[in-house]
Amino acid sequence: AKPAMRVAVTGAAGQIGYSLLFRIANGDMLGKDQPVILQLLDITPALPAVKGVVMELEDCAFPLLQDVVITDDPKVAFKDVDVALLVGARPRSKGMERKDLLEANGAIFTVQGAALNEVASRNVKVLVVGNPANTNAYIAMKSAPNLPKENFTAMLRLDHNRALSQIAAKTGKPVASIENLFVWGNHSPTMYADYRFATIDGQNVKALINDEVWNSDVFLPTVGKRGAAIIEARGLSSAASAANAAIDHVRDWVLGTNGKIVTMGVPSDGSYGIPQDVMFGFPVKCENGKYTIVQGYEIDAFSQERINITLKELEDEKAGVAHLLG
Ligand code: NAX
Repeated sequence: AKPAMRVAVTGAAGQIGYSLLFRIANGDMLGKDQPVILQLLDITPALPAVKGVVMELEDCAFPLLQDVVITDDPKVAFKDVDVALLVGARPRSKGMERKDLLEANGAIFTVQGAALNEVASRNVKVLVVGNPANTNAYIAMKSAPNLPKENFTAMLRLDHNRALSQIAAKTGKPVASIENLFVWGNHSPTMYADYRFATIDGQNVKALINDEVWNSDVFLPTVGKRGAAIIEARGLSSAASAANAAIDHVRDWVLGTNGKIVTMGVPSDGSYGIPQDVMFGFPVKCENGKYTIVQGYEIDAFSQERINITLKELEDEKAGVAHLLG
């Protein structure tokens, strides 16, 4: 049998954790032949709730789940981990300013980045889900100078999957038939889901839909505000779909995309004029445990305008946390 992989999940007592942990333990993320050890982090008052979730994990008797660690110490949680899913974050409470939110999360992600830097596997794959996901991933990356930058990513996959399902509904075609759809920028309503190059059975999606007004007035706002629509309908933010996106992101990164394009938030290498290190949603392909940004897509005026808006937001967030990074 393969040696077990160590997977850290933070915010393990939370909503997303409750959907995520069972799927990891079931082999949905790393493969049905890959044993796992879960290393669960939450804040001290949430540890009893984590213990309850772990009782349920035990009661599933998952054959792949070798061990579970429960802790409130990031250095214990991240010890030797191969994958770290940073889900826990400080939610925006009533009356909290954006600046305070960035500050509170900055404190969490500097500490967690430093702990990863100290104790994680040198090949650790880090996915930040907790919001503001891109900027939290940026903070963690900057707090881990001894780990390769490309080990740090942010979750744009939920936006990507939301875009896929909207295009499938609009065209009446199956989700699985859609290729080359991707999302640029920040995980926020400013994200730019781009279907100009998407195809369905070789046919161009843009030509198939042939409705620029639908793109700007229906599609982009629907995908961008989907999170808010779910809160409105459910009274709680997306959890199962967020967990599913996290599974998709890590599975593709570890096991490859077989030549298909997906969206990941990754530190820019300057591609498409995005400044170095900005944690930005790009079209990527994954192979042998590595992602590469797919080059060469033409950026038209409309797309450039959208990309500039989401980039500006990320640069403002980055400026807002600069003082935390020394
Ligand atoms: P919950 O509030 O249900 O759970 C969060 C958990 O994190 C709690 O158990 C809390 O105690 C824990 N936590 C807080 N500070 C921590 C710390 N310093 N270390 C470890 N754990 C800590 O939130 P949930 O619905 O699970 O959402 C988690 C995060 O995902 C939120 O920040 C949310 O905004 C974000 N999301 C990101 C998405 C994305 O696409 N990137 C989509 C879904 C989701 O909204």
